Amino acid sequence: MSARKEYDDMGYVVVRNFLSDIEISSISKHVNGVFDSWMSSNKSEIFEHQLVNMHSLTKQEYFTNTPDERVGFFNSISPLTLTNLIERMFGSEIYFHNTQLFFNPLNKKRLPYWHRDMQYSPLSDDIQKAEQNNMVSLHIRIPLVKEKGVEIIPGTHKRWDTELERDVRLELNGHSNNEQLPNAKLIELDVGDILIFSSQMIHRGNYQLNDSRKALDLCVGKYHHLTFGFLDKQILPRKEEMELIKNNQWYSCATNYS
Ligand SMILES: O=C(O)CCC(=O)C(=O)O
Repeated sequence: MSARKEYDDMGYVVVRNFLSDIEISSISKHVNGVFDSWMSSNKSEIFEHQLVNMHSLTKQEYFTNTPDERVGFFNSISPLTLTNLIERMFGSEIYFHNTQLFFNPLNKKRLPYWHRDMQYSPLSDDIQKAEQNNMVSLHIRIPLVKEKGVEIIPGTHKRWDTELERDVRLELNGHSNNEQLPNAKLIELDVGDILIFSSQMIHRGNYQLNDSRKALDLCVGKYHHLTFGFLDKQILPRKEEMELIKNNQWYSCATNYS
């Protein structure tokens, strides 16, 4: 089955052994530089707010002492093999929206929670439901440590919730967003594998089965008038950096729409 057909049917695709050891070690080096210093400077907030991810790793403020590393980071997360795969699946107008790095919460009170990403945006559930089939909003997960780290409900990228899913996801009628849901699939990834999934399908992390996690998600998508405004321009390369990035199509696409 083609990757596109698999995505259309299920809302996700796993591509095994996609990235080489050299590519992974380059991504890890850049991620660690940013993440380790963010983690050590913000430990108490991360604990207190029960955070499970860091976002916007490419933001300029993380590179004030190492400006040259920023272009290296952009290069490492946009290898031609990856942009070509995404182009074959979704067409050429894919733009770079952000990055998120998922880890196990420091605060063990935090339990995995079922959600669709945009439920935390100001867009109402009704609008999200109406626009579901007009939005392409993807996560490309690059695990830097192997994990059984994310659970998804196949098919929920193209249908809205059952009554139970809605009650659980939005914690209605006495339900909690941590409850088991039927038809969930836990995805196991090795370092080198990638997982492409719809950010609007119902999904949650898994913290229990992994001693530690470090999963970099590249958030990319197609322009949509309701979501493009959420792009923070500070995460994009500056003009002079753009020229130094070998394969800048995702970034220049984001800049062109801005
Ligand atoms: O991997 C996780 O911990 C959760 C993933 C998630 O919520 C997301 O990718 O939006």
